[in-house]
Amino acid sequence: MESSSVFANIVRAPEDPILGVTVAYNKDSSPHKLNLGVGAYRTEEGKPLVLNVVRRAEQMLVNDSSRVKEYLPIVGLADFNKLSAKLIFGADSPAIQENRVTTVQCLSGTGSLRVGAEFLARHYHQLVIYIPNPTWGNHTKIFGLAGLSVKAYRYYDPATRGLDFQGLLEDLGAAPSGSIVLLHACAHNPTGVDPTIEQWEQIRQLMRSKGLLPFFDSAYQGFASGSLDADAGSVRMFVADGGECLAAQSYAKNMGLYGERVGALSMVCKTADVASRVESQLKLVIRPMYSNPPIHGASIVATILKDRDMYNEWTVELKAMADRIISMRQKLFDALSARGTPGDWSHIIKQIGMFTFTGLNTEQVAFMTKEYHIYMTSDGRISMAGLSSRTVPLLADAIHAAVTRVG
Ligand code: PGU
Repeated sequence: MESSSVFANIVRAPEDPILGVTVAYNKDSSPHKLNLGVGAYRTEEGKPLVLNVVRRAEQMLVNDSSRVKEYLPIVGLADFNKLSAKLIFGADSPAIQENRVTTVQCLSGTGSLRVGAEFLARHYHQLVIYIPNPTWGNHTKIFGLAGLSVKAYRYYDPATRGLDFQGLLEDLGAAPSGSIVLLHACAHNPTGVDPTIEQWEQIRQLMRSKGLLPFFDSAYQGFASGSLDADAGSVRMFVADGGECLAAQSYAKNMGLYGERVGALSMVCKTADVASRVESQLKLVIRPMYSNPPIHGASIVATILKDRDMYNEWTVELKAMADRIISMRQKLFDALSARGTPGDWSHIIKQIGMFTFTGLNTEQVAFMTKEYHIYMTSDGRISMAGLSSRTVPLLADAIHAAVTRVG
């Protein structure tokens, strides 16, 4: 009898706004169904992709009989941590040379954000974090559940489908001194709108003058422009001024290691001594949460990053993914132009990264799912990486119908 369960009063929770889209997609029996919800790369054939260089690294790991499955240290694989810091901050970063950076291996981008958030909630004096409006939906929950008070700063202007730069400066300018500010390092999710280099410089000056603490979320390094260095430009600008910051890195997208859960949290500090004390406290955050991170994915990343040949092969494969996404933008834009779909769709080719923030409303999205079996998040975000030449016409038909038939 249900009423005898000690859990009888449990209320059913709603599906996750992003991962729940895949749950709904999996239940749909239509042969034409299309999943543009989750940000996961697909090939022209619509298949998930394991990079060649990743397969090669895995083979090497399997063939190396000296490798064992012992626990990693609490902070993870040392090589992985060093190489991850170099990847985001640059090989010649003074902060790394001066040992002012501590890097800990975490469970992909999400886990890195959460460990950073838990550390800040325990040890930082200002418990307010500003996140952009809109942002990746999980940010609110990650920081809120860690015990930080979450506030929003203006970021996107629906009228221009661009950056609300004035609003951003006003909101950060009015933030209490010392507040933490979450910044998307590149390829802002969900809007695809990034500040220009000049705007980043102004943001940096404002934040440093007010003592705001930058927390970078870098989930798409290499995916925005195809260049790992260019996509880390914002982060490097903040590190170059000698100030402190946090950075959460994910290898889910740029190495296609989604389910391996590989990422890193770096904290750039003023001195080597502070960095080492910070690391000692990060260990106390991690130990009771999951003790230490998994070994396989981090070994793949370290194998690739430490070998010049493999690193180069990776950059070529990464660029190919970025280029395919960019070509899908052009194809979708052309297909809508050809149909004479009402409205200005130039934002599709202007936006950067994995997603297009279409401007379609919740009703139009629901219509496209019901009538065309196209799945996307209800805020009108589509994952361009899920599109292919074959499916662009279908999506363009669906958008055209939604815009002309649903208000
Ligand atoms: N930060 C941002 C800005 C992200 O977009 C994502 C993933 C993450 C962090 C976390 O990625 P990890 O897999 O933990 O490394 N966002 C994707 C994937 C699905 C999801 O919501 O986790 C998305 O579709 O928005």
